[in-house]
Amino acid sequence: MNYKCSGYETAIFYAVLSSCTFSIFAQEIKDSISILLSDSLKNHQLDEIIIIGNPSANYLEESKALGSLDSYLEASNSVNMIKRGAYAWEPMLNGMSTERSVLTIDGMRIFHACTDKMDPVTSYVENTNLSNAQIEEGQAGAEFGNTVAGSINLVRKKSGFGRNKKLGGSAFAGFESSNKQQVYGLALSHSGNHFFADVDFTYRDAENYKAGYQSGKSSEVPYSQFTKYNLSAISGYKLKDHHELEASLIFDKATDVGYPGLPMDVSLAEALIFSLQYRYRNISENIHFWETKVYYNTITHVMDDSHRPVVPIRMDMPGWSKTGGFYSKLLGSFNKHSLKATISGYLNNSLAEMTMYPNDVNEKEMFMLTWPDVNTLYGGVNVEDNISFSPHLNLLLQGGIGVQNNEIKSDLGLNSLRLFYSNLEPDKTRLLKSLFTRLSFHHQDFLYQFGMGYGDRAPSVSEGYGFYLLNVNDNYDYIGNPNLKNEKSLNAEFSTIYTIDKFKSKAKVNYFYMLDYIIGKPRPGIPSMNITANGIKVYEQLSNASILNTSLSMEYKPFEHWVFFTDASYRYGQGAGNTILPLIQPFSYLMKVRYERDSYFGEISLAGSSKNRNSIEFGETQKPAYAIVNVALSKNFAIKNRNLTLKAGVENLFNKYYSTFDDWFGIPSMGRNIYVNIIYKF
Ligand SMILES: [Cu+2]
Repeated sequence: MNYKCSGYETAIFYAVLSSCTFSIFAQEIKDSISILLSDSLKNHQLDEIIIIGNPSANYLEESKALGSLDSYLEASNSVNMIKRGAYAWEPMLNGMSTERSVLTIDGMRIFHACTDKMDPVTSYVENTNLSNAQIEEGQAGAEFGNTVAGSINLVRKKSGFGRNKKLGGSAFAGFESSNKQQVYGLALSHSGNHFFADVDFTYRDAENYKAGYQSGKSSEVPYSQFTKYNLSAISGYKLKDHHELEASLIFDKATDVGYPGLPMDVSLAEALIFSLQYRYRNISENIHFWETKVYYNTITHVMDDSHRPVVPIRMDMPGWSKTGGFYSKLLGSFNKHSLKATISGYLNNSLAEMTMYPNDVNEKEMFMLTWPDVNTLYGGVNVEDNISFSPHLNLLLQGGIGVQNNEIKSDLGLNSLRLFYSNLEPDKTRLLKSLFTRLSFHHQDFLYQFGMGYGDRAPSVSEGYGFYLLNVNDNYDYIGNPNLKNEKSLNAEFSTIYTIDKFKSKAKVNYFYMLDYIIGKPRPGIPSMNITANGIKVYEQLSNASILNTSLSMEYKPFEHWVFFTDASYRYGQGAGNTILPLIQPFSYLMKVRYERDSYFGEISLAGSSKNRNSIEFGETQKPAYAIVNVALSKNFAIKNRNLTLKAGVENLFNKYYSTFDDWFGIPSMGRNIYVNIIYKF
């Protein structure tokens, strides 16, 4: 997918222009927006737009280069992160949680193994091995599967084939004060005519973090520690001209991960992800690119409450997810048309167990399947035609269709669910649709984009087949509903980009109107499994629900070396029957000033949020407004041909105590945090 954003096929593949949005707006102001706004409008070449970021070294541009990928993603005004602790935040795109979006790494589908979503796909990529994150909104994100909110594709860094044989790399180390986090890593790369390889290893170890200053002290947030190892490797081999083979591997292992927002912790979260890819370039005058990938991944998640001193009942809750899949895509152009066609498919198996050990040794332990060994088989096709009427007017048409089959493989699981659905069949097939169109139009210093889409999605394994899944936020046990219809979504978006010499801005509005919106509702009269839960909720469908997302970003360079940046966004979510949708971001803002010279920069920022419109039905409390101040410094030292980068900063400078709308179960955010990053490139 790298071609999308890396310029070399830019001119040809205008097709992907409009789908390649300015993903991480805040952090790519330097790269994407300046290219986007200045070059594109100056040259009146819309196709310049697709260049995003500098694939070789973008993390060095960030104020905290060795921060987590989570905080990198959170800087995008399309994304919020649900925080159950300091580790593995769950990305929400356009105000919707993960089951409504397609999350991929280099186009690979990977599904979490945790029934509580403690292991999102995004936790398997490190900032240091990420090239860019491609965020596509609404039905524009349906290339690798059906979606409502859109898609996030994490593209890993790779050297690619080079003319000169070159061996390079970097060694890095970091420290953060609040949780005494230590980060160490090494990256090596080799780039030659016929062969390239990139290997990257990162180790992180953190203790409990401290919240801000409250009633005379900064208290520790218990169970927020973690240890993580991440190994990522990609290597390519050129069979002959235009024919390339590529193999890749990710091994990610987290141990002793605490989740203060949940009653359980994780002793092991492990992912093994591999893929093999074949690419054929410049096939003919009209066919430019054919890429086929096969992949397999296996995710293990071991969750228990053995570290919690007092619990009403001891529980073990392991889960497993295995996915094998493929995609094959073709890119071409014909006159005004730039075309892309992708076929993709996968088979996922999700299994999760719960064993309860009563405190009274005379009582029998209880065992159940919380995910009843469910197979999900998906196959789909998605096609795109980007029609360039003139350098100033462009129309994207995109459509897809998919077939999904779910099958409950376990008799125990099937019989358990039959307590609720007596006629339940183990097998269910659904047809999924997606349609999208976007018009892009240049006029003087403005670029306008208007898009519309319609699509649907199948329920997730939890929504369809979950069995007594505790949600601590509202304190209900959730039961899946295999009879759910597809959730449908109508989406409209409008954005405008304006640029003059020293000033750039982007305003964006998108609106989702969903039918048969899937959400849990209380079912009185059935006891919960978790002794302390309020009762059970069963997944049902609201006749409709809507979410509005708005954002405005501006960058101003009044004089040399100075950059002023502001970003503000707001969402609103409402369902039928007076249902206030949970986890909807209130008005939030970021203001930043950066002073930058060749080898160093310093910046100060103010980030804050108004109080949220909390959903009492889903156990949310209202979080007061807050604002925090961050400062960052960065300096580059050139040592012969080598390069040493030193970064230091303070987050939450005034040690403010606060909790955000997406801090799960009301856990407080991190207090003052001083960090130092050292990166040596050789
Ligand atoms: Cu878990």
